[in-house]
Amino acid sequence: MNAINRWPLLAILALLFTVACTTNESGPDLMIQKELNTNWTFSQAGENEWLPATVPGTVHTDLLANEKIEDPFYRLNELDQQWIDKVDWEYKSTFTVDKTFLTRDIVVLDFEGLDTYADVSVNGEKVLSADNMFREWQVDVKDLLKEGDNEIHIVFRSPIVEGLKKYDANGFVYPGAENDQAERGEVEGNKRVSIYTRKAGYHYGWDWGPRLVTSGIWKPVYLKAWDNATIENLQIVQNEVSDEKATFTAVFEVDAVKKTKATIAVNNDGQTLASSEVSLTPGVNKYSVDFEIANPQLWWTNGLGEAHLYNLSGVLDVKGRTVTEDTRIGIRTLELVREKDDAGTSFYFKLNGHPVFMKGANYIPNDMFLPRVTDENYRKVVMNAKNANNNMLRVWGGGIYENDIFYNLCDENGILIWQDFMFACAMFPNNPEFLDNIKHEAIDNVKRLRNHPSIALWCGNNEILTAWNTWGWKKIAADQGDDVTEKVWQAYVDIFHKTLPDVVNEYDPARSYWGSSPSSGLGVQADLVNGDEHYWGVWWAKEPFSTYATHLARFMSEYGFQSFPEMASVRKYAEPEDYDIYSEVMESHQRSSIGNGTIEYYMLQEYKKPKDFESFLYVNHVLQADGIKFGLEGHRRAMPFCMGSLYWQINDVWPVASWSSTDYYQKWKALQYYVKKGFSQVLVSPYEEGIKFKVGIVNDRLEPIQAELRMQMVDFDGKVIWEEAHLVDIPANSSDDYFDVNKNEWRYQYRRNLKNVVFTTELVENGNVLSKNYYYFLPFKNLSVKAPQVEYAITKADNGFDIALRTDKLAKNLFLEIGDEEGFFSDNYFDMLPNDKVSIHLKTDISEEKLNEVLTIRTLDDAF
Ligand code: BMA
Repeated sequence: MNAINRWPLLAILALLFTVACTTNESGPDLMIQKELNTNWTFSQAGENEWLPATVPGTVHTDLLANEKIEDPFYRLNELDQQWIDKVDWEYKSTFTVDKTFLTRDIVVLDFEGLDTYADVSVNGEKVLSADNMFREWQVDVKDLLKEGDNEIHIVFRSPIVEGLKKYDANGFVYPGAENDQAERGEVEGNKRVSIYTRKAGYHYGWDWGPRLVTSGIWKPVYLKAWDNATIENLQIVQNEVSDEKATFTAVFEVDAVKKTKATIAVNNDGQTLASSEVSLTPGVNKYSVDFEIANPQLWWTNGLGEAHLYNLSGVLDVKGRTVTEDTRIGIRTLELVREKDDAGTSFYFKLNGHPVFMKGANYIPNDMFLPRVTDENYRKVVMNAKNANNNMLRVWGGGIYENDIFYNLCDENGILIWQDFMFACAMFPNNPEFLDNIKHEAIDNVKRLRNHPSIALWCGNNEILTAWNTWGWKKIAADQGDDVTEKVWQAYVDIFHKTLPDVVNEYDPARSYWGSSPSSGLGVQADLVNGDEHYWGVWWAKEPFSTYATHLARFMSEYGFQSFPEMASVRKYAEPEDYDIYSEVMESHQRSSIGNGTIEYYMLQEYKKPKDFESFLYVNHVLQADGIKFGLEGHRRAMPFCMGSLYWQINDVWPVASWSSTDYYQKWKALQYYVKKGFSQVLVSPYEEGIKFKVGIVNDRLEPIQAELRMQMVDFDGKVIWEEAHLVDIPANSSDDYFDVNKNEWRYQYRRNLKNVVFTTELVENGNVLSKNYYYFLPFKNLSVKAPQVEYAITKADNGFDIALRTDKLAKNLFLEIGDEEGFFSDNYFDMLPNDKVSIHLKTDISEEKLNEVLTIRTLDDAF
């Protein structure tokens, strides 16, 4: 009252009048918004050939929709489309604005994402020059808008031309960025310009991706208008958690236009948990309100319990008009534990007080063209992880900070996220504008994502520290002058030891920041006893698959082996004349410099040469799965020394030979089925170690188990030649051996049978098989596997069919296929013995008649 008393009467009357008018015309909501996703057209800059465009979208997908280019993924089409990134592109749209928007105090254009160098004009006035695809851009346009039609116009400057300017001005070449396929892109002087632009690294090419450097409005655009004030951000900070209650602080960041009294409140499903009166002043205001939730239900990762979520909303009320910000939280404690122990320093996640072994995969974007990834694609990839018993995915630093829906799905399904900042395999510059740009990108994304219970860790980059120390990059720097090494390293320190951790400290202090994956501490080169490890000795150094079980670190955050997509997927991008892995088309869909040769090398250790292309693809799938199995099981058996196993990689950006376990069309390769088994909550795992043959059991449950361990030596005709079974008590959250014999004695005893026997083991709890595993003592090429007679019977079942299978002899890696029809088999690529009764569910919409026509069954003996 005192403040108002000092105001001249006229001003008070004027103010009252405005408030009344605004209130009348604008309704009870403080904020109104509309998405600007219609009427867009685009043209190559200067060409004036305007064609319909989709927003959100990209230039490439718009050209495709207008039949100006052909499918970039088909055969070699990518190569003809490299001109697209060298020219500028324009987008424009007309949108209508009515009075309700214009009478608001503030009217902004909100771009959730612009890829990347975008000059935006509204009604002929330039309002924004954006230069970072990872940032959200908001611009005030109130004074430029008029009632009725308004024009928005965006010029996307070529990321290559912009990159070249910066590259040429720099004076030296930053080492790295070997994945930037500048040569394929016919970039002037083959200059790798990608590091100068804050844009997804993989767009410039990777060893599993094409080079298609996009531009476009890749996320939604909104027109937003508000009066008085709005909630800029709502952060929920968890304070204490006990069985009785969990306490929180809700931090409201409120953007106010004028001085006013307001109320902030936190609601849970319509019930107010706490509220507070606040006095807003023009600008950004920070206010907190404490609240608690009684008898909290905790959030657990997949396998350990329900991923329980609470719906919360923050409400800002200014004189009866409100704006609401919805969020969801999971109540959990999560800690990255780094403690000195006998071996070195631990590296594990403690969830709600329990150490939890992280089982999962590395995750890359789901397409080259991000806006066409549907909600259903996101749902599928997260469900693929969940259904394969993953509890963690690593969002890798050469892609994007994922869309909200991805983290929502991970929250709902108990999948933790190791979140890299978007830096991979290159040294980056550190001029002040660039650092400032990175800082804002980090703030935008940390603030956007920090309420998600799924976020476990912020990691500075992918492999840059390792590359700097061990990939010859120091020499590349030093060869350009003494001071270059220092400058390049200083840039690393500025970004990864200062800018990024400072943002995490300020905006999300409860979460850990890890400088680089892999490493053993901030700036400390990875070793096997103190941190995380990317193990590529299998693959690059041709070490045997069994090394996965012996090359152990505290946390295995990458390891992998390639396979091509299955035949049905290959048919989508190649023609019969291309069906040879050394054909131009297949080689173009294989981006690893050593890919084909390495697959063949490992294949011939285990198998003879497959008889044809299709058999090669099938054997390749089995090879990849059998190889990675050593890692899945070996890492878990090594707990608690090793507390994480994230294979490389769960998905693909296009149809390609890659390390993925599901292909671009989200089809499960053999590996995905093996991951499901290898990561099951309880695992029985036969293995050889030194002179021993052993059976280990890993129990990820937080309770002990009593179960029966059954073991047999069975010949390929199904005759049991040895068996043993005993009850075992397995402690909670443990790994141990429950059987061992001298391997050599055992091999000697069964020397006449080794070609013809398999060791089978299963762990049975109350009649339920918890885990089942097979072990062969010789490579497949030395086994005498004969062609089995596999019989099947189909019965109609929910959402498809059940297929009951029987075999008269060992059916090795039995593979069910339905040609080009859509369907999902509950299991595939598995081994079957004559005594096994197996029933597989096929989820599909096809008729029984069709199924009988297209169903084929292969076994491995037939591949050679
Ligand atoms: C790891 C990843 C990626 C790469 C993969 C396969 O190093 O971080 O950069 O695609 O290996 O080579």
